[in-house]
Amino acid sequence: MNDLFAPSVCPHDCPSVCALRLEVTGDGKLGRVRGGEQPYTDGVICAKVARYAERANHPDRLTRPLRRVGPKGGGGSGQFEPLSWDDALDILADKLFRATEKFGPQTVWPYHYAGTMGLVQRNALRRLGHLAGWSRQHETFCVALADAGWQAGIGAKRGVDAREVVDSELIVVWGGNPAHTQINFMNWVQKARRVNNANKARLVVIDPYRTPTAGKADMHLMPKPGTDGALACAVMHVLLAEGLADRAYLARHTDFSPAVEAHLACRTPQWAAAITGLSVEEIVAFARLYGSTRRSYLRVGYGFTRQRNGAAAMHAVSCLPALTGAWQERGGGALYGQSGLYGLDRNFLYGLDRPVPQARQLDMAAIGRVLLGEEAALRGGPPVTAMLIQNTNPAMVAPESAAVRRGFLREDLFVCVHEQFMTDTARLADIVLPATMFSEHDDIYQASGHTFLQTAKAAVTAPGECRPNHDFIGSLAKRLGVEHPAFAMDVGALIDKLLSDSGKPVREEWPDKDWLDCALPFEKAHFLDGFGHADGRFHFAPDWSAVGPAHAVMPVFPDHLAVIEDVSGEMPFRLVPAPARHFLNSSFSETQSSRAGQGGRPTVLVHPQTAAALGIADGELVRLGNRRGSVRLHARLFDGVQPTTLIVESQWAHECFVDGIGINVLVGAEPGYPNGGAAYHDTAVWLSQGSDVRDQVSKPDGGFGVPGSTRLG
Ligand SMILES: Nc1nc2c(c(=O)[nH]1)N[C@H]1C(S)=C(S)[C@@H](COP(=O)(O)OP(=O)(O)OC[C@H]3O[C@@H](n4cnc5c(=O)[nH]c(N)nc54)[C@H](O)[C@@H]3O)O[C@H]1N2
Ligand SMILES: Nc1nc2c(c(=O)[nH]1)N[C@H]1C(S)=C(S)[C@@H](COP(=O)(O)OP(=O)(O)OC[C@H]3O[C@@H](n4cnc5c(=O)[nH]c(N)nc54)[C@H](O)[C@@H]3O)O[C@H]1N2
Ligand code: SF4
Ligand SMILES: [Mo]
Repeated sequence: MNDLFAPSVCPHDCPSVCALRLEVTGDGKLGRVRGGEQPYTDGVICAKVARYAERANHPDRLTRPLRRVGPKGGGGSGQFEPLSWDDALDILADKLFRATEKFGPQTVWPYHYAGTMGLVQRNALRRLGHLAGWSRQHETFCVALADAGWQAGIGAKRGVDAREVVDSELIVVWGGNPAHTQINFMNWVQKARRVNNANKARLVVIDPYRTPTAGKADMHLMPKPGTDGALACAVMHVLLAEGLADRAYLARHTDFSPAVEAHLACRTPQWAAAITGLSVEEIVAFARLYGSTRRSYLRVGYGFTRQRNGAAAMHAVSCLPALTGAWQERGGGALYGQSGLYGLDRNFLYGLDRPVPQARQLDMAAIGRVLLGEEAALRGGPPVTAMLIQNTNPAMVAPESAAVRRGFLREDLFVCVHEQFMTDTARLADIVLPATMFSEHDDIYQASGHTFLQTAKAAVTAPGECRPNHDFIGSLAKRLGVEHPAFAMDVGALIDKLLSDSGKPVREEWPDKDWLDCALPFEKAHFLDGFGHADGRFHFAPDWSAVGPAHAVMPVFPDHLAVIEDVSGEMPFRLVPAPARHFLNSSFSETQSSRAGQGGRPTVLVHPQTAAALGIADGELVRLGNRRGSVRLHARLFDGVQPTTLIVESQWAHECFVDGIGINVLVGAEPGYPNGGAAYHDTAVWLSQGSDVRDQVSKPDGGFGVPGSTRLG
């Protein structure tokens, strides 16, 4: 049966990077989508991608280049009119020339993220930007905080193969929600927990709310957001106090010292209970379970690092398997991400195989501040007066959305967005260009959740005039006179060059046609031949100065760093705008079935005790706010959360909120420590009834969008 389905790879920004099988319908369109046979995917994919036909064949897909003819951000049906690709490219090239003439090349800010994870399609714009001397971006949406913390202790971004969990006795999912965000990991957990598995692994989940992942756990710890460093330290305190640390391993493979031990002796469960809101008994019970199980696998999520102290928390958590020596065991150790495993030489792909102009690096999470001309955000350079946006929807997903919108509305700013849909960002653009989907172009993918390199070929023809990123950027480079051999190469040739530059076999030599397993041997994968630092040891006392510029505040030893947003009398709640099962960041927010799957409207989960105190009933309209603005949405009473924590599963388009203003209005863009990073889940807010008219500052001009207004024809 699968032979009738074309092999492919899911392009989305998800650790699973699933192998797919695509059905092509009689009329040449995308039909059903199934999981592929690649061993990690093992036939399992998430529901939203199984329904991909709804997204690929959506009536609202962009199929023609458009130019803005109405006022900026105005909405309304006459906002855009079609034009040819040639005319669109002419306008774009002309605008970029003029902007550069006036302010120099750094006035152009190419802005891109991981809408497709395909290495070729994703990096075409990066290459053009490098060669043209445009401003660069500090990539702070997702991994800056987590990477910093992992790097500090371990020194290499890789870990134990997730398939090893079938040999684990204990699986700890710390600050992630794989039931939503990487369903394949749950498939492997399921295998590990099967009754007929001799180990029958237990599952512990550490998450501020009872997620579907936590709902499946044998033990769920529900700390206050931003307090994981304290929890990890108290666990280490118990392990040391109760003789559960592996002293021989510590001496051989780490920098553990009497000073670290003395420090942890003060980090008692009582101390951590006061910070985390957990009970001493819960902390001790978890520590004993973790410390008494040799084969413990720690699956570290991103969620708990989206805090201003997220890197410190990640470092503290990453100390656990070093303390127990779990790294030595099959099914033991930890995994945060595997991207450091592949060793791909991307210099050619990035246009960095030759000298390129130096350029400032702008913080992508601070796009609002950059566009509003804040001096610190501009890093001493010229204003940004031209943007080219691909693979991301910053008007919806970046922090401080009110500032982002105000910035985009600047009359002297030219914006071109290459997209599949009329997103919140595209609505604010001057030129909107139609992009292909993964099923319509070729590419190569690596993964953070597994060890396979995978390639995929187009299986269906793109609708209308959609073009792949690589093609569009190639034509633009030509018009701009920017030269590099990659622009004229086809995707297949680029993939082969990437592989051969990296010392990997080219595709014809792969033992399996569509994938190459890059898994490392046991010794190396478990860091038994040394961690990533020069001394080969795990670092309990990291050199934070090597990790990021704002290192002065970082703790000397694993610790709780008290820099999270203040939950004061005025803003007594901590908001976690966590990922939703049926959306993939901002993608799928356009499909009816995903919206319906999320309950049809944005919802805030409120503890019944909190609701009672504020006179809020189930299903009632409420307002969440802080100094950045406020949003209105409906409440759902939910007891799987501490009374001071609020959860809004995101991300919905702004238009889905009652006032046309979405959740990221409330999130701050101040960088996390020590190397930046957006602290999405580190947001202090007040909560009141929907009739509360306090604070309207987030509505500078009537919100983001009129529902459905930009649909053409
Ligand atoms: N409230 C809240 N906000 C968050 C987060 C959160 O947890 N809560 N998480 C943050 C994180 S971790 C991330 S990574 C960001 C991600 O946020 P985004 O970068 O916006 O998310 P995506 O949905 O991955 O992709 C964005 C766009 O890429 C487009 N796209 C896909 N493939 C292609 C292609 O081949 N070509 C072109 N031109 N476009 C394509 C899609 O249509 C989509 O509109 O959001 C961040 N924002
Ligand atoms: N369905 C779906 N899948 C996705 C995405 C999506 O939006 N939807 N996004 C994709 C992207 S870009 C990424 S980066 C990954 C992210 O995948 P994850 O690693 O799962 O990370 P997060 O998305 O940030 O958050 C997951 C969990 O972290 C919890 N959390 C928040 N703050 C804290 C804290 O302080 N401590 C602890 N212990 N837990 C905390 C949240 O409650 C949430 O349940 O998922 C990817 N996959
Ligand atoms: S979104 Fe993630 S889980 Fe779903 S198919 Fe894609 S890679 Fe797999
Ligand atoms: Mo992400």
